[in-house]
Amino acid sequence: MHKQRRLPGCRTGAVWLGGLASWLMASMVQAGEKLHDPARGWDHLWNEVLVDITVIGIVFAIIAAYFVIRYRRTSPGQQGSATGLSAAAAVAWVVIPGFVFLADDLYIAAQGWSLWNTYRDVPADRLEVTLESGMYSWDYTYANGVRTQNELIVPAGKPVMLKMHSRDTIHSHYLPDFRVKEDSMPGRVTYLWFLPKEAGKEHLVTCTEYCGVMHSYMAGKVIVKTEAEFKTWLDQETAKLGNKAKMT
Ligand SMILES: [Cu+2]
Repeated sequence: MHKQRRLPGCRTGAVWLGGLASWLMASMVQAGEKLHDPARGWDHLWNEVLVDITVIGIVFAIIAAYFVIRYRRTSPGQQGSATGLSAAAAVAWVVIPGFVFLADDLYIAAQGWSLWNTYRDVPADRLEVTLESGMYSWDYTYANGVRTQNELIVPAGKPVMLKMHSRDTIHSHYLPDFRVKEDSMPGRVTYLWFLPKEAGKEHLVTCTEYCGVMHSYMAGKVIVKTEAEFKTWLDQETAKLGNKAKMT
């Protein structure tokens, strides 16, 4: 009887442990996949934070509710008769919840650290574009001198790195869909990169540093084209540049 009652518990424990192990492995596989798409990595990390605080919150709420009900006063003037905790129990009450919180915090912090490291390692096969921000526009310059304003045109499937500076005050180039944001400022070059994946899509660019009265109008877009479309567009713009150079 006693044995029969213990077995299902062991099996449940094994299932939990197995589930935990496979979740950890899945997290590690995903950590590897973050290499080429930081946006997925940030989303994954954020979801994990939400799941963790929800689970921990629910567990602690249930325990707290149980204590409130179990140890409630049942008659007016009732006095408790709590016996003191043993030293071992007191230590366990501090160490176990502390360990649960810290283990999770450290695990998430470690993932954030590795994700940030990965993000700082910009893929070598990137497209580099220079960005000059100013009140109130985003001015992009491609390697061959082609310029666009408030429209960053990029090919799908290629990492894009912006080298940013500002001609006046501090702006912040924010690409919500790609989960990246970085200040641009005078006298200093800052960087940002992202991976546009789907051709035919447009993504918002917005300023997230109050830079003057027209700050809220300082919006642009990332326009993602197929590689062939992008090449055609860039060739056309390059030809226009050549014509302009000939005319002057
Ligand atoms: Cu701005």
